[in-house]
Amino acid sequence: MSFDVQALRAQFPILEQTVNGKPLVYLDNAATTQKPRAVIDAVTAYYEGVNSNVHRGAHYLSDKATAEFEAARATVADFLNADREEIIWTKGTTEGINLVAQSHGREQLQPGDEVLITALEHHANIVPWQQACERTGALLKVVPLNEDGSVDEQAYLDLLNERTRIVALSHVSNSLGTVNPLKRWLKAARDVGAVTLVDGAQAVAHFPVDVRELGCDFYACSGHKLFGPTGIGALYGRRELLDAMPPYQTGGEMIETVSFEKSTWNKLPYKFEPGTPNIAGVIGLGAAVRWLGQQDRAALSAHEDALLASATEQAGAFDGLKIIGNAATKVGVLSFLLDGAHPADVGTLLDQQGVAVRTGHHCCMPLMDSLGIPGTVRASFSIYNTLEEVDSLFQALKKVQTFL
Ligand code: 7TS
Repeated sequence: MSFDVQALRAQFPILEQTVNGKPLVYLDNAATTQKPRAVIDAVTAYYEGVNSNVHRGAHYLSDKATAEFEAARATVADFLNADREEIIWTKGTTEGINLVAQSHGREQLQPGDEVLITALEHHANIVPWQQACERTGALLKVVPLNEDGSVDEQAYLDLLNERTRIVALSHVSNSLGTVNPLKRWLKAARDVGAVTLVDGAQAVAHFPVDVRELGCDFYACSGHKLFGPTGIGALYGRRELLDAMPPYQTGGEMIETVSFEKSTWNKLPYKFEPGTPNIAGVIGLGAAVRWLGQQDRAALSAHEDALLASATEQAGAFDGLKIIGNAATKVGVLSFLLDGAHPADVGTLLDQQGVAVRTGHHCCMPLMDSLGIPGTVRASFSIYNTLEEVDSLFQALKKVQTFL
């Protein structure tokens, strides 16, 4: 059976609208994905019929909310091939990385230790490490890029050494779409005894992720880039490491006992979940992951590859357009510049034609510096985009060129 993109689109109510009198062409999926009816309904059903605080156990609704909340944790654990105690709810990728940088990083790093990242990273996978290094006297080392926007693998291997305590790598670049061959890089990091974190924000919506297969210690992702709600994310952490780490934030729920002299901590995963969590968000994320699990993921991937291939081909043939990032393995992103045009102006003129893209540095200022550009225009694709929408992008870009 062939993949029916129109049937899939019909599950995303937001896509039906017009913007500036034109059908919406939503190509800003790396910023956030749209939500299927199944997720919207799950969040509504929670607020309409279940809303209550979790883990209080005092009454019917609280028990029901707790059961749904923990069922979502089991769903996300299965999705990543982790144990449920190893899944910590966060606000998103940013909070997941901060949790590890502050709790594990600040606790473990010593003066002269090294933290290794790449020049591709989003600010969320730079600044928390920079701060951890500043506090501890550790050094932040950065793997440079090849010209095509891939990470220089030899430089990565050369930079790894016995002082490397933490390696933090993006799975997929949000600015360029580069997919990093993490399995062998993580093995090399383990071989020097480093703890590894993967920023999976841009990966989980595009292909299945198995944290055990990958061999990472931590994996951070965001619900909103995975067809789920904003304000909720998951951090996978290997149990031995999470057990050894001090709490990131403290308060109710994360404690076992409290006295004015001393407190002791709850078991995993609750040690890292102080306060009332984003219950509706968790339930929405569980619904998103279940929904995705019901799709034919190989067909979704093939469709996304076809979108990117068409975009890359049309971009290559487009006079005055330069693609930024030509790595051999990419998903979901076409970044580019138009000769003589500021990316922000291109974005505004595309928006006037109903085409939503993102422009600027995409929270990767050091990456833009290393490429010697101030920013790009970024079209990012998802499963519900169509080949006709890719054509619309280039028709709209033709008009942009005549306006400028
Ligand atoms: N890491 C990567 C690779 C990202 O792409 C993003 C968000 C984050 C971390 C942070 O995720 P958050 O959910 O905690 O905000 N990236 C983008 C983007 O490319 N455009 O808007 C947000």
